[in-house]
Amino acid sequence: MKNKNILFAFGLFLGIVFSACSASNEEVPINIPSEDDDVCCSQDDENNIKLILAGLKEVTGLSRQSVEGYTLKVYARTANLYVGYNDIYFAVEKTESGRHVKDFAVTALSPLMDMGMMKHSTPIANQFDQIDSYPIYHTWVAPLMAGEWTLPISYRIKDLTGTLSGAPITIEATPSDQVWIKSFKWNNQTFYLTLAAPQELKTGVNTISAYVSKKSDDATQPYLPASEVFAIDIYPTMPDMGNHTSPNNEPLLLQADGSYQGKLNLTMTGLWDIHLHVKDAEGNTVAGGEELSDLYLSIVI
Ligand SMILES: [Cu+2]
Repeated sequence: MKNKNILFAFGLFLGIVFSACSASNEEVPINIPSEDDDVCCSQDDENNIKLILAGLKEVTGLSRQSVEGYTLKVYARTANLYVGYNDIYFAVEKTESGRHVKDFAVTALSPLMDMGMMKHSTPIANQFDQIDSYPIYHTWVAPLMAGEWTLPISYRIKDLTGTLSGAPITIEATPSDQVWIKSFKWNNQTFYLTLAAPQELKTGVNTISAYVSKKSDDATQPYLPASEVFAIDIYPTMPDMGNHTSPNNEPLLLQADGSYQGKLNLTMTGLWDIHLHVKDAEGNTVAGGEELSDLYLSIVI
């Protein structure tokens, strides 16, 4: 009797399943999973995005901020940022599925250091470039000082706009007392020269990029790329080896994309001081000077 009931129940269950199938077959002739038009791409593209982000770390305090069912992720070379140049990458995921969201943009980055007596911002790219055709955006920020900063991020996700304040973040001192960013004054204004991607320098001739930013009149506003045009001679020396230099260096010159590019020849591993001679468009000295000028960056390779 019991078995009979179970068989009956099983038969009823099959009946429901089959009738459900046939009903849905009538309504949806081909079984395609419904596309989520929020998300960017196919599984293959998701895998490519993972490759782009592989090797990067989520930035402590900035990553995983939530906006109405979306999660903003912020990536960099390391979980904490350093004084000087840092590449930063942004992506937005649907919190539920982890799929990357297509229709989003980062619209502003507003770094601020509150030192009690004063508050100040720092040089930023002020540009958010998409990586390949994927919804991942790259920018850079160059904190001037180690310590606690806030880094509010303004966004648009579909029709949602706003600013995520994040937690205070700790900016680390540059390793080995290196100097990746240097200020100079000209015409009563303060400029900053930021060497891009200093950790990627190698022995031999490096094509280097740098940025010149101008301190904002309101120091709490981000320091944007300067509109002034400079030409910057570089003179690398090894201070621990009698300040010997290297041949075949080329000055930093302004490019169409707003960066300065030049060639830096590092003939050996070790500590290098990159002495700078900043000139205006007419070749007049703005800051630093020839050869062993007291305006220099320091890098260790
Ligand atoms: Cu400060």
